[in-house]
Amino acid sequence: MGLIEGHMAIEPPDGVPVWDVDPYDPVILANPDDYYAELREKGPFAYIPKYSILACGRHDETHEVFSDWERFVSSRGVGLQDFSLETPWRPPSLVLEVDPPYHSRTRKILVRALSPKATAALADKFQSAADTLIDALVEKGRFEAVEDLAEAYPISVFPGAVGFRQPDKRRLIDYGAMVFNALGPDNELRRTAMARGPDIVPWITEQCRRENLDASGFGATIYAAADEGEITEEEAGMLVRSLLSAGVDTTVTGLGSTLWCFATFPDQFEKLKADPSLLRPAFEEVLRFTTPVHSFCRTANLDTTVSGIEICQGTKILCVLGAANGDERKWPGADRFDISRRPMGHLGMGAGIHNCVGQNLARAEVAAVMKAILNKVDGIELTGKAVWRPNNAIHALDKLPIAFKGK
Ligand code: OVM
Repeated sequence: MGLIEGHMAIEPPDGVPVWDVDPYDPVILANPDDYYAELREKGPFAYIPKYSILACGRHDETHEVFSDWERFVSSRGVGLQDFSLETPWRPPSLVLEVDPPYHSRTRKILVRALSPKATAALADKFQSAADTLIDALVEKGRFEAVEDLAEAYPISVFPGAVGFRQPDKRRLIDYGAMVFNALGPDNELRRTAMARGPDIVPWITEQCRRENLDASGFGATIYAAADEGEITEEEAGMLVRSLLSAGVDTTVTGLGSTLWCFATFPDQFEKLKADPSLLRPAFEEVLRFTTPVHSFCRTANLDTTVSGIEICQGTKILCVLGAANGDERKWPGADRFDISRRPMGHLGMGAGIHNCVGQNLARAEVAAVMKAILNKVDGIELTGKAVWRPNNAIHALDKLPIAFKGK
């Protein structure tokens, strides 16, 4: 049996077009819209020979594969590597890279730690941090919004909410880059990110220990579950690791992309100013329109059929969430950013049992920043070219030069 990128090589199933493309080409990763459109055009699935995978990018099939945890498992890895055939670069996540029934146990604990009640308790802290930051940026006028806002804000509130006393901004952000790049092939992006491992991984592991977390954060709630005997001490540390893996780069990206949307489509910022109650649906539209996590894989755990296509056991399926979120069949005028759309069923926070467990928190962070902006900023202007930063699983900005016009 041949292995390609750590998974079983497959033949193209009957009726599936072969597409000679590299979805992990940095040029495509930086500006994926044409690739998304072409993938949807190919049909429900395309076979990509370079990696011997199926890719899907229409909404309905992507949703079906992504959310059916019984047929399309996560325990064999959500990147190209099949964990049943190769040992992954780090011990698998106890929530992302597992299936029920085990998943139900660990997920429940993260749901508890990140509950609406727990996040609501942070609202005042989040708001005052956002007010302070936006005041400073209005004062500055022109700034680099990736570093000065999209990275600065989550780093100012999230590690503290987990219970860290001394967050290290660079290591936290670069760990996210490792975790997400690791889901792709053994390309330059993955190798460059992984080169930071010897510095970052031991530091992350150390941060996750009980004695490095204060008594009031999400981390403490997770360790309390260990005290109750629901999980072991070691499992608690691993669940804290999940917060650090999934909670930084994702919110940095969501916030940066929110800013990018309003700077690029000023009419939509005017619409929001006129009706601030659109803030929540506006963020859903940002998620649909920009899809911070652009793709995750699943692995077929049995021979099965989707939309008449026969898929064999062991097949890796690249679920291109960014493509699915731009599907005209689901959202007429999908290439328009429209904050009054209310895009129910978008895949920007995933779907099914693995959907984003931190979504309350992500929404709270973006809402605090946008409320501060609505109070203090009259106009958001792009003062140079926005540049996207290629990553094997995240569609994030690298540079976003912005000017705020104060009120
Ligand atoms: C984790 C995790 C969860 C969600 C996303 C993610 C790949 C990681 O549990 O480590 O990024």
